[in-house]
Amino acid sequence: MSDNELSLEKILAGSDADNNQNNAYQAGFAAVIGRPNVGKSTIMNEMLGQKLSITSHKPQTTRHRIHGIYTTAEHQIIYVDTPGMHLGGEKSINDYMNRTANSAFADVDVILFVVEAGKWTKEDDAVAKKLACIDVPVVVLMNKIDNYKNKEDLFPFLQKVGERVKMDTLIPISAYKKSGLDLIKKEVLKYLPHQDKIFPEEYVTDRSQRFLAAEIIREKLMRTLGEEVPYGSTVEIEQFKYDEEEERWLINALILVERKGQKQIVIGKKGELIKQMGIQARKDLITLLDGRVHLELWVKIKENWSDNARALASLGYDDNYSS
Ligand SMILES: Nc1nc2c(ncn2[C@@H]2O[C@H](COP(=O)(O)OP(=O)(O)O)[C@@H](O)[C@H]2O)c(=O)[nH]1
Ligand SMILES: [Mg+2]
Repeated sequence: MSDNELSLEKILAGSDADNNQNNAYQAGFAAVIGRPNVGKSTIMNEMLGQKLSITSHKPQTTRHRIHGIYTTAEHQIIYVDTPGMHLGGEKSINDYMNRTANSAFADVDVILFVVEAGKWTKEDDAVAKKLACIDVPVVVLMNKIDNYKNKEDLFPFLQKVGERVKMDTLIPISAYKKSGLDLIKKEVLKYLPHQDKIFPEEYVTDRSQRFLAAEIIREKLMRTLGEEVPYGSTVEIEQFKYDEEEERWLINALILVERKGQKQIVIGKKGELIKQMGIQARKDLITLLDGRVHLELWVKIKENWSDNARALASLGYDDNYSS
């Protein structure tokens, strides 16, 4: 064997080892799952130290899967926020949301199953049942413990969760109070493979600014409107560009609703509601885009968008999204 061949072998062996256990860097995926409204998106935002995923007190605020990427010199954790898995709802949009949530189970390194302290429902049972059939480590995050002054009151609930969920660990947390968050990170790192970065370090999400802008506006709808309208509405960005001369972003967005009555509700008396939503959305857009923003909002009726597969796909409710 010549010296040349020997050195080549050595180099190959060396590089192999670098890619595996000897690689000090860790990178991988942590899916955040659970029923609607337990605090999944709030937790992901807190873990990232940045608001990426929209939140509200209404169930089913999150409709799309979104990656939040947290990169340091030692590791890259990719959190996958998902729509809440829910029972019932016959429409195409419900089907899309459940499909999206289910698809997050595949190809992740660890699952963060979020439950709400003291409140176990049938929908939690449905999630637990799915987890029992898969082979990915499960960390239960018992969120909203700030609702309990006396932690001992949670013992019966803890017992119930222990009986029903096949899990590796349980961490009591409060996303509001930012308590327990360090423990989540520590636990996730136990399961992330030793490998190089998956996304370039400057990436904070897999979604475009245009997509995030539409989500910000949708959040204002979820937060401002009453019970019914938000579920029948969505947001379509018509124009999204930076005007070099005026040095500001020009954004035109359509708020789509399904019925005439809903249009009037979104607009509000003398246009007051849509104006308020515009002011709030603009504030968040300025933070997102780090520049001046001119925002125009319009309301349009598009019947049955939420129960029409083709309409959904054209609005970005697409399993193979590109935005
Ligand atoms: N009390 C309390 N409320 C929380 C906490 N985390 C989230 N929430 C609230 O729970 C609601 C649902 O949160 P969200 O993140 O949208 O839930 P998701 O549907 O699971 O993504 C919102 O009103 C949040 O402000 C927490 O730690 N404590
Ligand atoms: Mg959410």
